[in-house]
Amino acid sequence: MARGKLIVFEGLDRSGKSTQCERLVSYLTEKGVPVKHRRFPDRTTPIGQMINNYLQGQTEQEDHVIHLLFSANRWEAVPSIEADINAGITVIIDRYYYSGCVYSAAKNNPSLSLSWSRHPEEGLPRPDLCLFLDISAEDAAKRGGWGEERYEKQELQDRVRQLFADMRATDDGSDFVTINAGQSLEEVASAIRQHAESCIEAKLDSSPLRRIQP
Ligand code: FDM
Ligand code: MG
Repeated sequence: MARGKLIVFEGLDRSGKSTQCERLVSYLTEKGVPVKHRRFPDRTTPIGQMINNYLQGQTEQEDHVIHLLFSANRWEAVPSIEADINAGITVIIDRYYYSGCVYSAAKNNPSLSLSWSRHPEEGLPRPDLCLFLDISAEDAAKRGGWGEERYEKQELQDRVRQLFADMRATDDGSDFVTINAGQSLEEVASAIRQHAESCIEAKLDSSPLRRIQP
């Protein structure tokens, strides 16, 4: 049996990730492709609840500590992600390790560089496709809905966008596809479907899931 694929959505807050992720999941489900939808942070676990409290401003965490909690929240899901993929299910995730690295690095803590932030992610399953929904922080803010959680501030989001670009340039960017998220919902959805379908059809069937490399 062909393994499932690992497809990830990334982008700023209000870039449309969650909406587009849901649309892709329903589209593939209707077509009979076995898919599972996840998101990070997964706020349902005990670690996820600590993250949620931090994001909502109810608790404080040292920068490295919260970074490692976000990473641990991915690692605790790995056995389940791998089991799904090995069972032929395509796993579609709203945010993954790219968010993990860039939001932490955007804090400008001198001992928390982009390269430091990536170390705990080494060895995680590597996405077969990463769909980056690109929008400026200014345009994202115009969509409304910012201001409730800790990172939803334009200055930080500007740095996040720049760091996404830096990461794309330094990481092996071969699985990374940038989609203009300023287009209409329908145009964005159609571009996503095209990339996702060619990823799912690609003959990676005999290739095992890869790992994030040092
Ligand atoms: N975020 C998300 C991180 O800082 N690190 C991570 O590893 C992940 C997955 O959490 F501001 C940030 C990004 C965002 C916040 O995410 C909550 P959602 O997708 O808006 O719930
Ligand atoms: Mg958010």
